[in-house]
Amino acid sequence: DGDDITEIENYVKANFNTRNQEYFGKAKGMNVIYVSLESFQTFMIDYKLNGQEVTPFLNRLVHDKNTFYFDNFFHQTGQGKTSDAEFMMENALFPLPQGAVFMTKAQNTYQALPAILKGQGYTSASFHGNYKSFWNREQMYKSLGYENFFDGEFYTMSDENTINYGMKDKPFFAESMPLLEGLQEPFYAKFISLSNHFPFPLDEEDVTFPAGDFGDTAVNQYFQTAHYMDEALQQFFEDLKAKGLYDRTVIVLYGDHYGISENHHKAMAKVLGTEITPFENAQLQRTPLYIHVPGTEGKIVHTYGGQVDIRPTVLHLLGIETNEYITFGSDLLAVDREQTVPFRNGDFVTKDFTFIKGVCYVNETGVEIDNRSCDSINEVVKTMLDLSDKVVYGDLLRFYHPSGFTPVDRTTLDYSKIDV
Ligand code: GP9
Ligand code: MN
Repeated sequence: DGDDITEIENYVKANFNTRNQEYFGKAKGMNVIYVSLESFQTFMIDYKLNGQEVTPFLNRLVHDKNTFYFDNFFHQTGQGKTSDAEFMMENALFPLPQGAVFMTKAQNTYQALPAILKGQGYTSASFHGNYKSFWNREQMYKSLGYENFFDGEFYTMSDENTINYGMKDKPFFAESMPLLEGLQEPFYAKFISLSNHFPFPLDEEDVTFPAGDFGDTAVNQYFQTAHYMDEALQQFFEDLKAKGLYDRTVIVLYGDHYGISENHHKAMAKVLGTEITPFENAQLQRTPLYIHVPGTEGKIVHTYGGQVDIRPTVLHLLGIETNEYITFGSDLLAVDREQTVPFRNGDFVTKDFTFIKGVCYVNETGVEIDNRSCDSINEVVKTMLDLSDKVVYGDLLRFYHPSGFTPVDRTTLDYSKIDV
């Protein structure tokens, strides 16, 4: 009830209330684009297959002068996969320990990014080349406050344009451009890519990169679909430049979750030239995060963080205060932040330690040490996950009223395509 949310409010304000004043408001009033990079893991950055870079565009972007790149960034998804990542980005809450929050808690009250930005004059839209019932997005997006949802109905879902889960990334981004241009600025737009999805199939005409040779079809093909996605993104960036949007848009690219599961460790050992121990597997949960901010000098940031930390980071760049909102994460550009990254199963990584299935490892060496080194952080992680779960299971944001925030009215939102 109301008492519980007050306790939680006090906890998050005491623990996550930090920022970097130097960057606060640097992107004030700019458009915001998020791109979900399907199944894209950090080990792919700068990886060379037979001497050839797999993702040359994304490799270069790491060093772009207006881009912050985070090399110790981790996904924190559970069974809800892509949708769990979306949930964290927009709510700064953890997804659920079981099932997908998009499926089971879509009718909750949220104070999510699209609704927060609406209060600052932003239009919001999600773009995805699959149909709106997938992951129950149609219902959940209404609760998150999305004004537009361009799903498969808005795309040419022909045989040539689709494979696996839906639109191929190249036609997806190409067909998205006119829809994006039709939005009133400033906009908040989210693009959910699909081509780099397990088991990573490509039509022959889309193959522009050799397959790997690691004795595992999915792993071998992962290089090809990642390369295809890289080319699609490059085209998307060029289109944004051509339309004049690039210089007034913050672009956030993030890997949604791992692509190569533990079932493929034999091949992954060959890919990386090292045995995939539980410690290594935890390190492999890194996914890339890029934040491009026009006019601001970027850098490679080594802070340890996860998807739950993105919302305060982006809001602060936009010059929007986050104290008012229940936020289980902290600004990745702040220098005094706690660098604790809970995984959804209660394991965690910090800048010093990795804690997996009850075993504590030192990051620097990967060697096990006395569990007591991880004990106090373990308690913090349990508390974070537990309090966040209380918010979601108890629908506690019903009782919370951030000042200046207009609650979402689901009944005003409708995503059906109206043919004219
Ligand atoms: C489908 C897309 C892929 O709409 O989000 O889902 P995933 O299996 O990665 O969660
Ligand atoms: Mn996904």
